[in-house]
Amino acid sequence: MSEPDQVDVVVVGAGAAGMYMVHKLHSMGLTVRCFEAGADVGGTWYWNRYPGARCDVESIDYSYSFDPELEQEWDWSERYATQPEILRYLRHVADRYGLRRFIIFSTRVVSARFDEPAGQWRVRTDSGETVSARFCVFATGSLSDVRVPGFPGLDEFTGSWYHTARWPHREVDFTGRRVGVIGTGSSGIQCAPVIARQAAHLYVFQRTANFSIPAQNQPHTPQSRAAYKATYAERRRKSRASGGGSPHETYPKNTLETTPEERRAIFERQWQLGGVLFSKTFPDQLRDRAANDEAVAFFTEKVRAMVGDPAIADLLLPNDHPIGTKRICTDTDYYQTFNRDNVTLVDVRSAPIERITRAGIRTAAAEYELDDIVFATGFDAMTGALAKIDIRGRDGLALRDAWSAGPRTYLGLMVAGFPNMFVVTGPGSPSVLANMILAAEQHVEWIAEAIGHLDRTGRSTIEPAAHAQDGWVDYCNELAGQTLFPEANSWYLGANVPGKPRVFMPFIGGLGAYREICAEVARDGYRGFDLK
Ligand code: N01
Repeated sequence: MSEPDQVDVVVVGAGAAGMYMVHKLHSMGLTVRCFEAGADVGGTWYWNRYPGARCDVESIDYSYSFDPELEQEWDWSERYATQPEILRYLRHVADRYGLRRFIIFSTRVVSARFDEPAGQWRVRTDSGETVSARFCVFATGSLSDVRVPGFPGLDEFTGSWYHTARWPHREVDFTGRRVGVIGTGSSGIQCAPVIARQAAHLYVFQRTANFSIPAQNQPHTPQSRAAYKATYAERRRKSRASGGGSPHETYPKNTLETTPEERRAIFERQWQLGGVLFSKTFPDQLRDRAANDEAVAFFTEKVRAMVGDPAIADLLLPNDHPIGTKRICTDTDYYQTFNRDNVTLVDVRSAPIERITRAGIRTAAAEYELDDIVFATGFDAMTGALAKIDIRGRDGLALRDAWSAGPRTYLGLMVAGFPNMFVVTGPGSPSVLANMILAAEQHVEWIAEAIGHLDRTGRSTIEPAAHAQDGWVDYCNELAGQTLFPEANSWYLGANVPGKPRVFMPFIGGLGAYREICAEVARDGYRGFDLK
């Protein structure tokens, strides 16, 4: 049966955001077509199959909240779910709500052009299919466009190589092999301990040390499950109103208003809570350098206690950015891994990687013979996936050109010059600074409501006014400038991609505040948008 080439909405991407968008639009009686590059749903959790991959947000929070029945029927097995469990969950959601019939898998959107006279988006895929839609929603993910640095010689390497976010759909057995992991961000820090337990020898190539906090992961028990299920509604309410989309709160005093004993006890309590939550121990930690230094001092002591060789501990301690201004990594046994005889930390800051050879990796100081190389080298974050698609708005304006000096949006939801085009959890929204599932749900609901509003009021287009977009961009920059975040060379700023404009991309004012702004804009008749 051939599919109709005209729908109300095209959704690009069937990760957690795109799936809910499809569900929502279909429940409103709209026709929808979703294109997904992967062979199944899941987005991030479809692609990132590397050993040790887990979410750094607790599973009971990193899950859909739109249906209380779904919350009650799904049993999470661990505090921090593994990639296979999250993918199982997302597949369950796809089946439960009958979403697959709307999704064309293994298909990439290559272009999306707004046909102004017709008021239609013309969307083309790599299979040659074209479809027209009144609205186009990009749910292409913030961390989906992978980066493999252009080291010379990779094509000569006689071993196998992998990128963490393009991991094969089979088990990769490192038993007896010499493995190099390049990169010590969240992905490298999660996979290194697991690979080290298998490999004959693991070399971790570190250019920049990162802050990583043990997850303190635990299995859920029937009791813990019953407890969270009994209080889910309240937990979600708190999460939605919070800065980061989870129900945890910072200590009610600023760091330096506490006594040294009190401060230590609070840091210890937060350390035991585990992972990224450490960046929110005290309210001033990401704004005040002296407060941040206290958190760094506590962290330093912990790392020194975990790593046997003080010289290796020195190398593993970050010295170029305040704690939390790059996403804190969440690990299991990362630092202890460097106490193993079969693990070597290679400092490629002092002696950079020069090339990949037939036999391994050559740095400015030595050559390392390897059977496998794992690139844990990250992503062109937040804008990379959109930049790969030829997106054109009014007068043929390319999104790439509109964003050549950095992404510009109104509310992170729409772009001036691109009518009826929405972006889910893109730049200018809390996105990667919040629990992505709750952030995506809010976007999806706002977009669905906006489309419903247009249809109810007999209008056909919505587009941000240029002045509203300018105001939002200025506001986002102003908020970021009040924090320590701009001090780090992070992917939040595009600093990991050579030549990318240095702009702090997510909205840093917190999910709760952002939700209120979006709701108020809609209540005010979509203030700042032109509706026609
Ligand atoms: O990527 P990254 P990631 N030579 O960009 C190094 C989320 N996530 O995939 O810092 C040598 O953080 C680079 O070094 P440097 C999470 O939000 C979450 O690890 O540029 N090294 C860095 O060490 C996270 O923040 C989870 O000097 C090179 C590493 O590669 C985001 O995804 C798990 C290099 C890249 O680190 C991205 O994490 C995984 C070169 N030429 C990911 N180029 C969880 O939920 C790059 N590097 C737990």
